[in-house]
Amino acid sequence: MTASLNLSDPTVDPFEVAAAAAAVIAEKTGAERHDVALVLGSGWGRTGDLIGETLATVDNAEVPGFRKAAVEGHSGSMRSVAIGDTGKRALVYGTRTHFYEGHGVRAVVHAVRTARAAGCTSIVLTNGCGGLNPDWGPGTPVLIRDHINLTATSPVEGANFVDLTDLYSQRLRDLAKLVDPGLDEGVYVQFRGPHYETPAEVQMAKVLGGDLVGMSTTLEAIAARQAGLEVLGISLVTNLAAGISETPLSHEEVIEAGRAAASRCGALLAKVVTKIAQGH
Ligand code: 8IG
Repeated sequence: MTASLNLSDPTVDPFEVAAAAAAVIAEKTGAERHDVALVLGSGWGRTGDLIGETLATVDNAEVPGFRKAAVEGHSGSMRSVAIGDTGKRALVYGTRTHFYEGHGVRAVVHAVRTARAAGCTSIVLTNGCGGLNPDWGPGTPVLIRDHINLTATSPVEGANFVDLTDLYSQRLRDLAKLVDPGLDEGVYVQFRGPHYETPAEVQMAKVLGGDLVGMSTTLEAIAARQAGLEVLGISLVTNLAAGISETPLSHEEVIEAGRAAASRCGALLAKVVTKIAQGH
């Protein structure tokens, strides 16, 4: 074990912290390895429940490098969940660390690196976001086809030129569409936040080719690709982006849309995770 497991210490190797975190998770869950990781974003709170039985719950505060939840509607714990009767396990993160919290990009992607260190070979990144397509009412899940990272940073350190072609796995998107053929796809644009966009910024995102605006996911997806994880991204449109709708945005609206969409999204997620576990 290294002397320090503090991610904000630049002399500490973040992959060593991830390995230490994975060891603690293995010990506390009794599962030597996990197979599929899942990050539950805004509005996805309770959607992990349909995947299968929760076999263990671990408080984030007990795991090296993890932080407590900073956002209302997120849970500050992770769970080891049996994926139906496949014999595989999901590592379900009830919350994420956002870039806007100011703890650095290492903290943002720590859960992803830990998932890989815990044995996972694929990860499902979910989020709540604003939608640019007026056909996507609040509560519509959309597959992320690609992203535009406007955070001006990267989780990759040093001269590692990670290829991001097909970052959001075509195979996993196809699999999700087998589960729900009505799913649309879109390009997710990550702003730093935590303020929502101005209407002009939403129009900029549209001109750039964006369909969804949010404050998470892209840095995690990049770290996942670097770690060798296959990535599926699913956004829940909880609100029309600023200026697309006439009404102002509120976090309450976001939480309410999540509640309303919980059953459709929960069923979708459970089926997708099961298919991934079955290797389809
Ligand atoms: I939930 O409209 C949610 N998260 N940037 N814009 C951005 N993030 C969001 C939004 C939104 N809705």
